[in-house]
Amino acid sequence: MELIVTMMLISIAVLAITYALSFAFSRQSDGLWRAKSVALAESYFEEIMARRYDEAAPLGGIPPCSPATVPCTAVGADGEPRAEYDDVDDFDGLDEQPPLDVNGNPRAEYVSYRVQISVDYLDAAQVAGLGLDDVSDGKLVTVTVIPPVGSPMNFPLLRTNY
Ligand SMILES: [Ca+2]
Ligand SMILES: [Ca+2]
Repeated sequence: MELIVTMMLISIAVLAITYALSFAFSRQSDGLWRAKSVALAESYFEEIMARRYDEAAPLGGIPPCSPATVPCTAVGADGEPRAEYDDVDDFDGLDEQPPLDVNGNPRAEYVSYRVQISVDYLDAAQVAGLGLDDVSDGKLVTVTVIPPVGSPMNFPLLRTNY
């Protein structure tokens, strides 16, 4: 009888340890896809920030497009394929799974991830809040990473007109 009780206690202890371990493991893998999602969003940001502010803006951004000079263009690609995106808002509507790198190749370590991007001019309230002059002064880029598990993560980025 004593032996049976002891064995039961041990099996309960083992169960508890197993549970604690699996919990720790799931927390850890949770952290892994979160970290990967952040890294993935960052690499898209790098690619986007390397592009011109607008189709109508020269490389280097001077002079900036504005209502007073050359008006900024509507959001969206300007007839270019993905590999030739040359301004920030060309990425609007992008939806990739697997995500592609800057050379257009699938990112092998992210095949089960999906990336969606939206780009829009700031609205009047955001322009006022940021102390800018015109809605063409800033674009809000939102990169959404949808990992294979867990919920989508949104990463906003403000690109100003310079
Ligand atoms: Ca373009
Ligand atoms: Ca464009």
